[in-house]
Amino acid sequence: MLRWGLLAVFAAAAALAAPAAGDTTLQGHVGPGFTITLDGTTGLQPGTYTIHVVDESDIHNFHLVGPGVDKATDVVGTGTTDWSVTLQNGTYRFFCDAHPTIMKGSFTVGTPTTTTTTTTTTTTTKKPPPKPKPKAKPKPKKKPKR
Ligand SMILES: [Cu+2]
Repeated sequence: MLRWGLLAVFAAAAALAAPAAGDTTLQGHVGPGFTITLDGTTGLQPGTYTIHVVDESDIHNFHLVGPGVDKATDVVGTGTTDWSVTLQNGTYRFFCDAHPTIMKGSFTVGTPTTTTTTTTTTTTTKKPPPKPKPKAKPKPKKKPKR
């Protein structure tokens, strides 16, 4: 009897540890306040994902823009929406169309392209101090010949 109990515990643990089958769902959320979030965007690789958007406000919406994707919920409308999107390498932004400057976020899919920064070092050689001008010697006045 104890044996079966242990098996059940192991089975449950395995089920919890196993990643969800099929595509991954990202959780988008906007409202009711001035907040917009998208969970599950860490370390995303290109592929097909479901974006589950919960829009809790009739003055905000959820707008996702990026390579190959431009999807938005209605600003006035509320409710939940599921989008099936194919994410590619690049940066995606999500924001509220009514308040794009204060309600926004972004995430990166795939390996970010490394930017090579070339640093040019300019060596400035110090100019030698200017030589002091030789003092003009007063020419001895020639005595006028008589
Ligand atoms: Cu808004």
